[in-house]
Parts: sequence; C-alpha cells; structure tokens
Amino acid sequence: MIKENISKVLSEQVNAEYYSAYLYLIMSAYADRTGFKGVANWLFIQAQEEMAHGTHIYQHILERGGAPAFADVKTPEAALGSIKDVFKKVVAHEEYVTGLINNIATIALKENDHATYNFIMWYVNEQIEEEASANEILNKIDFIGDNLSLLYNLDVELSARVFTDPFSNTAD
Ligand code: OFO
Repeated sequence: MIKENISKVLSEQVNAEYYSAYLYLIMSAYADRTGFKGVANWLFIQAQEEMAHGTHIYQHILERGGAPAFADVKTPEAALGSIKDVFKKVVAHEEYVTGLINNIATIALKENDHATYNFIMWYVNEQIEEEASANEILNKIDFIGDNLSLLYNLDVELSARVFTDPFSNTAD
C-alpha cells in the first residue's frame, strides 16, 4: 500500500503533467496561428505525451492502493512573443519538471518506497530526453537567427514528429 505522502506528491505530479499539456496546447495554438504548422505539430504531440504521463502516474497511484487527489489545473501564461520565446519557455518548463521528478525520487527513497522509486526512474530518464530535445531546437533557432528559409526548413523538420504512446509496450 502506497504511503499517503507519496500518493499526494504523485497526485501533484499528475496535475503538473496536465498543466504541461495545457501549456503545450497554448503554445501549439500560438504556432498554428502564426503560420508555423510544423512547430504546432511538435508542440501538439508534446501535449499528448504529457497527458499520457499524467494518466500513467494516476494509474500507478491506483495500482498501489492509493487515492488520487484532484486539484484544479492552473491556466498557463498565454503571452508568447515569438517561436524562439516559445522554445525558451519549453526548456525552462522542462527544467522545472525535472526538479519535480527529482523531488519525488528523493521522497520515495526517504520513505523506503522502492516501487515508487523504480517507477519514477522512468521519468528521470525521460526528463533527460525532454530537456535535450527542447535545447536542441532552441540551439537551432539561435543558429538560424533571421534566416527565414532556414526557419522554414526547421518548421518542415518539426512537422515530421508523430505521436507514439510511450507506454504501449509496458505493463505499467
Ligand atoms: Fe512529462 O515530460 Fe515534459 O514535462
């Protein structure tokens, strides 16, 4: 049976994952409306991944006999100035989420909850990827500068991203 404080912090993470989904949908809508359909696609898939994360953590709480707690999902800040601004915010947000995940790992270890520790390690690794891919795009945007044709190429590149359920091959 999962301890109450672990169940609480995991429930907060479910909320944070849905917040992330909202954030990326807001960004995706901004990109779509400004003509960057590829960027919009990348962000839309990012939002889908966040929802999959939220559901996965929710299922873990239930599987361990816990009671998921539900709180309001905050509305993310909608003001975005440019595509570069979007990716600066993606990087900053993923760094923030990494901190939340690390905190869960720390609490799980302190509570001797190796099941949650093992579970959350998937997210520790996922955050390495999340930060790396967002940073890679931000670096490309920095390199591109004002070159519109390179920016167009990046948009085409990001349009190729497709959603694959990260948990389709696991029993989690
Ligand atoms: Fe849930 O991975 Fe991004 O935040």
